[in-house]
Amino acid sequence: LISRLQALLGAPVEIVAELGSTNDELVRRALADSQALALPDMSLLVTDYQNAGKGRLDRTWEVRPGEALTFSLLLRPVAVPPETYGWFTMLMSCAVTQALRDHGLAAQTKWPNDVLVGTRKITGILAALVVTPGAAPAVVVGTGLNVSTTHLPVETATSVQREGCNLGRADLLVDVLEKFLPLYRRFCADPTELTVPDGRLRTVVESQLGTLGQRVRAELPGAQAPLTGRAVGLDDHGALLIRPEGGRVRAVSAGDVVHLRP
Ligand code: BT5
Repeated sequence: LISRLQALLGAPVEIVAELGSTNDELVRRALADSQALALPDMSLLVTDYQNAGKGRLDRTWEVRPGEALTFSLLLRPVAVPPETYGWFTMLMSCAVTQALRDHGLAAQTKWPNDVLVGTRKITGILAALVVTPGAAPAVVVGTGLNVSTTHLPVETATSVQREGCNLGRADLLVDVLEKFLPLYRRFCADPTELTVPDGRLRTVVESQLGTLGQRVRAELPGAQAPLTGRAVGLDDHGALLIRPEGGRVRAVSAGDVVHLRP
């Protein structure tokens, strides 16, 4: 598996039996490798068991040993403007969604970092910025995909097996990376494919995004009241555009979004 992944990514791949968090570990290693000597673009860290997984806002990401696909990719996107790095989370959500759809699962992306099957969460994605003095910034994109989860940590979760698909973690990993690579390469070759409204990659991302068109409630960090309205699009940085009833469209760049029933 490792040589197959290395050939696919053209970068080092490491699979470890157990660790705290693949994101934390890869960020730590990237900080120690500011010249990108050991860890070039697309370096991959995978673990069988992540015992202290992180979600956003200090939340935890929980899985049992051997039951989930857990990996982080180190991206060094030199040609991409840092203010558009938010798109990497969406590109990974898109890749996971495409891979799951290829296996017959009715997956959709939920803005900004989840993949759902129906209304249940099958994947969470978390990106971290790595800034080292004198070097170009890097991004770590971590993905947790519930695979054979017999014990689901929350009632709202699901797994590949629970959805009736018996694919193993190794095959899923290759599938997801094969979907991610062309998306990533297109973005790096021409960031405007995402950063202009009719960019071709933007159209692909939007077509997988189940949040669009829905009535949503957004809990915004630091705001007193949630924002309720219809999700009408994405802006050039990947923020969600929400139109409150009778109000002006607002761009939401961070926060939790709930899809409301019609
Ligand atoms: C996320 O946060 O969904 C981001 C999860 C990222 C996990 C990957 S695994 C590799 C890399 N290394 C890490 O340490 N993290 C990344 P958020 O949107 O904040 O959602 C977190 C919430 O999802 C929790 O508060 C739970 O309610 C729920 N949750 C926890 N574990 C889950 C699971 N296995 N499946 C579905 N939902 C889960």
